[in-house]
Amino acid sequence: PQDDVAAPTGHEFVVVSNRLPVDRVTDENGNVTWRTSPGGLVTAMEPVVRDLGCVWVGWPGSIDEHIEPFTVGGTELLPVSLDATEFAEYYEGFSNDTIWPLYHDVISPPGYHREWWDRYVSVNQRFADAAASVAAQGATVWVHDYQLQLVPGMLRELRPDLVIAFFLHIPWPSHGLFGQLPWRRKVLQGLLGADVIGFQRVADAANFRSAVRRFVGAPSNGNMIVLSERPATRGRKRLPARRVLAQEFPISIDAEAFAELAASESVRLRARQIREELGNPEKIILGVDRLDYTKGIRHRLKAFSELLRDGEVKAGDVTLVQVASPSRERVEAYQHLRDEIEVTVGRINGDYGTIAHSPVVYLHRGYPREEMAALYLAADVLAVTALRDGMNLVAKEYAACRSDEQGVLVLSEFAGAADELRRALLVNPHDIDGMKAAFMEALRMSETEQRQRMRAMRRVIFRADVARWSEDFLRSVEAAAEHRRQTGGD
Ligand code: GDG
Repeated sequence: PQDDVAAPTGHEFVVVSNRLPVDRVTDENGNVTWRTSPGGLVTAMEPVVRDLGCVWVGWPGSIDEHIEPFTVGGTELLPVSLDATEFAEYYEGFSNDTIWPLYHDVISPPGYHREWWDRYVSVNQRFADAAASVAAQGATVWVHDYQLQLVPGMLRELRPDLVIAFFLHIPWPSHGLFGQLPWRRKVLQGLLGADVIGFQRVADAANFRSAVRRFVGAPSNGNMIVLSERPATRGRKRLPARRVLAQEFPISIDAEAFAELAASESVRLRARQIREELGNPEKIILGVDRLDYTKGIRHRLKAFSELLRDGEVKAGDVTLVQVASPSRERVEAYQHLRDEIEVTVGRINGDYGTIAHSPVVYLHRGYPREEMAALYLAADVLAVTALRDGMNLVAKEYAACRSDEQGVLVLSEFAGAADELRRALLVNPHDIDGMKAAFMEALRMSETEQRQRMRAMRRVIFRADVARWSEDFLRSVEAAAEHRRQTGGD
């Protein structure tokens, strides 16, 4: 390590993500504790965290507050604080109003603002400094997602001894779209600080390598990007020639845990209750999404309302339950989307509902995991109609819960899950007629065909679960580290 960095006593394994995997809970006496948040990333990292005793660097979720490092369930957490301007410009601005729409194929126009970028750089530097301060000599640092794309490069400058890995949870766009980004080279160079860069789909990794060829001029050999030596210049030290693996590692879920939850008596009872409370419709179509313009909720509603209009489905016979969990509510595009969806739902229910039945049951809130599992069990059809989605875990969760091998998954080709779940009814959400046909096919599908399709999808998901995902990824990271040791990379 450089001598201007305090020799860290630190950890062999460091995880860095925008958000720490914990939520603060305050009890009635005002006592504050932290509870592990139930997200997929946390589950994915659990075995790693357990075996390697890691430290996790991230933002604790509050603004303008300094929180000392603390420990939850054996994991050390190192909070990185954000002030109100940083939250607005680094997080809501550059991360969620520039990178998010750009990487999801410009479904909503990205904002390009220089002050957002400046803040993205300074906050990324803070995360990199924090990670560098707790990583042991030669440690592995695993950086997650689009909010922190500059961290690998910054870490390499600070600590060339580290093994650096990065995983992108969202898509990587074609170079034509990526090329819009005024800071495209800097973002690529930031990412190329890593030894291994993981993507959801084959196409994402290929798009990334093509952007690197075009905008950085570095060739690749298969999945391996070849970087030439960077000679020392004033202020910057020499970086040796190296290789960067850019490959797909499709993320997954803890399938066994979902299956167990869905098998519990209380969840099964709740699933029956849900059907009853809806007035025992013949068929339930379910949508579960963060309220996000990438998820194709409007397109789904359009197809469903046309089926009602055409008399193909009737209120009372078929109910669409749409759970839309609140998301990024201060970002303008999300406020517009919410208004549009709520107007559309009101219109559909006004036009086609009866006193007894609303065709769309719209729920703008989050639910406990048990309720989600009960909804999955109650649903005859799960509609995933994303216009772009890195993977879409909801699709996998649905199949994992269906040990009865019933239920039909209607799945967008534009979700990463479509690469693996080939026996879903694949749809192009822009093709409303195609989507209507798929919904009708799903509603009419025989039990035998449902069973064949569901069985095939479950096989894929139970084989390639999240433990397998992190093992595969970390095996590649270890191989990269080994290669570096053998070739004498500094
Ligand atoms: C990003 C990428 C990629 C949702 N509402 C509730 C709830 N959820 C849970 C779901 C699922 C998760 O949130 C959502 O994951 P998705 O994969 O569907 O989508 P994103 O949030 O956009 O995630 C995505 C993922 O990262 C992982 O790499 O697959 O493409 O965009 O687990 O079940 N959970 C509970 N209540 C809710 O109301 N308990």
